[in-house]
Amino acid sequence: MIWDKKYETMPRSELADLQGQRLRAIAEKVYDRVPFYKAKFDAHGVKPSDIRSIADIAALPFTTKDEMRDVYPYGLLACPLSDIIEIHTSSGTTGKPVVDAYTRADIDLWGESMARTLSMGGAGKDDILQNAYGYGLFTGGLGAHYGAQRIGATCIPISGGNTKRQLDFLRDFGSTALTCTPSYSLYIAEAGREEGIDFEKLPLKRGFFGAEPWSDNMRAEIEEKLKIKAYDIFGLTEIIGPGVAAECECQNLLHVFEDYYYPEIINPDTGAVLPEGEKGELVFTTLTKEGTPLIRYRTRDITYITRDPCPCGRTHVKMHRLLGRTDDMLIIRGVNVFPSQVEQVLVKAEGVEPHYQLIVDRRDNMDCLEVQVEMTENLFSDELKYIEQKEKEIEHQLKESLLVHSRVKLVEPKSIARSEGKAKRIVDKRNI
Ligand code: DLL
Repeated sequence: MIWDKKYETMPRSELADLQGQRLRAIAEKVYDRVPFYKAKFDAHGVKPSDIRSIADIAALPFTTKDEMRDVYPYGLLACPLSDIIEIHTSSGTTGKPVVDAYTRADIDLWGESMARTLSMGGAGKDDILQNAYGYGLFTGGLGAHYGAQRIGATCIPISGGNTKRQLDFLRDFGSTALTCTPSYSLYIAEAGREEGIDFEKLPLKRGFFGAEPWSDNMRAEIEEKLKIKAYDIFGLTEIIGPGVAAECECQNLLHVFEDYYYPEIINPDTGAVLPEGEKGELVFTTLTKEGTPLIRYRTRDITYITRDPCPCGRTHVKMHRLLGRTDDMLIIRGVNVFPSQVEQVLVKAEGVEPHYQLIVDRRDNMDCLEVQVEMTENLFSDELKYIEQKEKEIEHQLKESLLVHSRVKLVEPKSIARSEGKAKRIVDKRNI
């Protein structure tokens, strides 16, 4: 079902006019109200009045994650703080997180975006939606929640984890839709099989999975094991959370809600806008957001876009599922992790050298992270008991910083291969 027929199927020329008007309005707003943007526009020699159509977007400067962190926490607000009703922040960077601050209208926008997303996979008023995305600062939980309420579904805010209870609820409440990370859906499937649950007999029909990379192979596995249709949904905290792009019933590429979030693909080295079909870095401009609007935000996600017509009738541009990142960000059980975060903890820890490697694997459909770190000669000559205690200590410190559990293994001095160029910090054994 198409949730918002007028906008989702708008003829492309009309859509471009609307985008042009919205871009001009948002450029004026940030120029007038956000000193950060005024300075950037001025330094770039561009004025909001230069924007006459959506094509003029290329004249505007980019915004990066580092710049956002520099003006933490409120430097990007385009409205009085008293108009903000909710705040989320992204995890996964060293130092300060980036902030998304929502006005009432932004929360409505988010609800609409997620209503479109859920409707694309056929969810509606009669659905019982078991929302197993984490609630809290992470945008998955509340984003899916607002969307479920907007379409009038019955939302069960079970949040992530406690798999036994997830299975009980699937059975007892007759959930028809599931929202969680794709890897967690497989974990639930496996745990259910071990408990002897026959998913064929459960009313579960559809799932909306995102927040981490997955593949068509994984989709086939999820659909087969849970006996459902599985849809890819995409988004990021900085832009709004989930609800930026999603697969329609064709399950082939994700429609970007481009009347709200305008996508471009650029060459990450030169910043040049790339033509349709070419792979590059995904950039978004929020065309209607009030609290923290963003101009040409560089996501560091790699994909391509196409405007080929879609059989579903929606006219919005489509993006391929993500093809990678321009940086070294890992997503472990839905949580964004940078090797630099690990390093920051290790340099402060006693008894270890800054020679380390992150080994990422997927066992029983769960990501696991092992951090191998070299011990100092001193620690190496110590008792085993003491070394084990040190491992636990660092594990604890890493959990505080990464928000995800890792196993720390202290290894012999000089046992991690040295490199003459860039150190190889990540060994990703996951076969997604
Ligand atoms: O992951 C928002 C979200 C929640 C999306 C629930 C979908 C479902 P962040 O924590 O800010 O926000 O992480 C954003 O996660 O830049 C991508 O690299 C990655 N990502 C998000 N969705 C997908 C997806 C949420 N469907 C970062 N496939 C993004 C692959 C995804 N990667």
